[in-house]
Amino acid sequence: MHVVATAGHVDHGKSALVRALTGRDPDRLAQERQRGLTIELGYVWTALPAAGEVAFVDVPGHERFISTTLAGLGPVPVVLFVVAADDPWMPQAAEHLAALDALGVNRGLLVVTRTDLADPTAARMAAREQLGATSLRDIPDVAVSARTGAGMTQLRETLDRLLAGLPPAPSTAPARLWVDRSFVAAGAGTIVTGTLPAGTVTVGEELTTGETGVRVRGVETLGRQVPAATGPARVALNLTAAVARGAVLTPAGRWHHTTTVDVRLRPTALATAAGPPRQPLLHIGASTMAVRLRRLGERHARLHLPAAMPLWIGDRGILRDPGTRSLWGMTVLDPAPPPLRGRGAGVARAAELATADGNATVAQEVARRGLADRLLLQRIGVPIAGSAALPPDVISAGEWLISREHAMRLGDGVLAAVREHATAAPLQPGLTPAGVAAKLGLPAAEIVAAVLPSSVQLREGRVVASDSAEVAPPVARAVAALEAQLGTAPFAAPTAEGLQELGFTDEVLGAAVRAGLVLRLDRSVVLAAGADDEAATALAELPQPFTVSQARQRLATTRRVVLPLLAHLDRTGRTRRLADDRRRVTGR
Ligand SMILES: Nc1nc2c(ncn2[C@@H]2O[C@H](COP(=O)(O)OP(=O)(O)OP(=O)(O)O)[C@@H](O)[C@H]2O)c(=O)[nH]1
Ligand SMILES: [Mg+2]
Repeated sequence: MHVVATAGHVDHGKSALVRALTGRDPDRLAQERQRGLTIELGYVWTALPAAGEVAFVDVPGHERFISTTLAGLGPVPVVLFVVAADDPWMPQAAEHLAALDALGVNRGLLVVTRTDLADPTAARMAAREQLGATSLRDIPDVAVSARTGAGMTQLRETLDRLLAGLPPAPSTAPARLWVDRSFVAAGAGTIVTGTLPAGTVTVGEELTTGETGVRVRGVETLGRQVPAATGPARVALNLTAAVARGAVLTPAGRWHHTTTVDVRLRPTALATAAGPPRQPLLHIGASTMAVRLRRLGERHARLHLPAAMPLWIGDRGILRDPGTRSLWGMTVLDPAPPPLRGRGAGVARAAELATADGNATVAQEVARRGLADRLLLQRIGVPIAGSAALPPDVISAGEWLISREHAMRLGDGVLAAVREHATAAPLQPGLTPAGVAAKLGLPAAEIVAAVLPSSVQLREGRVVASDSAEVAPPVARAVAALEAQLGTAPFAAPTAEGLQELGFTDEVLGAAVRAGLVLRLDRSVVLAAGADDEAATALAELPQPFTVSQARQRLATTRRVVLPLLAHLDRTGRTRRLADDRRRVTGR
C-alpha cells in the first residue's frame, strides 16, 4: 500500500480532488460537509493499476487547524500539493510547503486544480517558483478539474507511475504507528487510526506507548479486517486499552524512548533570522508537543521533550513558533545524547555533531560515543549486523562496542589503575577485571578484558602489569628463608615467632599462601609447598595402618605439626582415618 497526503491553501480543492480520485468523501463530519471545510484528517483510498492500493490522508487547509495538518503530513512520504488555478499563491500554501520542506518530503505531484474556472498557467508558474527552493523542487505537475474531470486521467497515470517507482520501505524496520485518531466504538472498545510508515503490526501483538502496554485485538486497513498490516499503510487498530491521539505505538523493547534529543536545525522559507524560540512546538510524525530548546552552536540544538518518544537517528520534524508562524526543520542526530556539563559544553557538543548527518552508521556512532551499548544503538536506528561485519575501528566486548581510539585511552586507564593498586597494596592480589571496571567507572568487566594493552595481562583472573614480578619481593624473601630452614627437617615447622623472624607478617603469609608458595596447615603451622605430598610418601613406607605417634616419629616432628598435617592429608584424600584413630595411606 502507498500513503499520500494532500497539502495546500484552504478551499483550493484538496478534498474535491481526492474525492474525484477515489469516489469517497474525505470530509465525513456533518459540519465539514455543511461548511465545505475540512476540520479533521480525512481518510479515503483507491487502487491504481501499477502501484496497487493507495490511501490518502486529506488535511485541512484552514490556518486554525495547522496542528492537525502537520499531524497528517508528518508521517507521510508522498504529497499531492494542490493549488487552485483561479487563486494566487496563498499563505497556507506557503506554510504547508515550508512544513514539507522541513520534513524533507521530496516525492509527490503539484496539482493545479479548478482549471474549469481559470487558465492554470499563472498558478502553475507561481507554484513552481515557490517549490523551486524546497525539497519538492523536482516533482512533476499536472492540471486538472475535479469538477469536469479534465486532466484526471493524466493525474492518475502520473501518480501511478510515481508510486510504482518508489523503493519499498526497509523490511527489517520495527513498527511505529503514529496515532492520529482515537475513539471508542460501540461493542468494539478503543479504536485508533494512524499512519504506519514501515514495519508490521499483527493481531495479538503487544504494543506500548512508552508508558502504557496494549494488546492488538484487531487490525483493519482500507476497511478490511486483516491478520497483519505492513507499512507504509493506513491502519486502524482495535486495542485492549485507551490510547490518546498523538501517541506513538511501538513493539515493546524495539525503540529507545527518549526525552532528550540532539538535532540539526534547518531554516525554511518561513524562518526568522533569530532562529527558533526557546519553547517551540515540535511536530513529529502525528505528534505535537511543546519542547524546551537549547541552542548548541549555530546549527544544532538540544530538545527536552515533555514525554518520552520513540525516536531514532534521521527522524525529521518541524519546530514551529505559533506566535510568528515561523517554521524550522529539525533532523534527529542523537536520541541518546550525553549530558552537557559546564560552560562551553554546548559548543563542544555542536563540534562533535558537525559531521553527523542523520544517516546512522556503526563506525560514526561508536567513534563519537567511544563506548556504546549495542542494543541502544540498534534501538536508535544504527544498522548493526553481526560482530563479524563490524568496521575495523570498532571493538566488540559482549553487549558493548568500543572505538579503537577510546579503547587505547581506556587501556591507559587500566594500566594506571593496576599500577596504583600494586603500589598502594603490594601484597594484595591484583584487581579483578570487575574491580578495575569499578575503579574506572566502566559499566562492565568485559570492557576491561577487551581493552587490555600489552603492558597489562590477566594472570589467574587478576589484572596485573606484565612487568610486575609474579611474587612481591618480601614474599619471595620470606619463602626462601623458610625453605632454607626446612631444608633438612621438612616437617619441623617454625613457631609463630619463628615465622615472624623469617619475615612472615600476616600480609606476607597471606600472599605466599594465595600464590601457592607455602602450605599453611593451621594459623601458624606453615610448611614448604609440597610438604604434604612428601609426607604421604614417607608415611606410605610405614606398616599400615599406623598411629599418630608412629607418623610423628617417621616425620621427625611434633604433635603441633603432625595433627593438622594428618587432618590435611585426610581432607585431601591422601590418608584415610580408621575407627581406632589409626590411618592408612590410601591406595596401599
Ligand atoms: N469549479 C470547480 N470547483 C472546485 C474544484 N475543486 C474544488 N472545487 C470547489 O472548491 C471548493 C473547495 O473545495 P474543497 O475540496 O473543499 O477544498 P479544500 O482544499 O479541501 O478545503 P479545506 O479542506 O477547507 O482546506 C468547493 O466548493 C469545491 O466544490 C474544481 O475543480 N472546479
Ligand atoms: Mg478539504
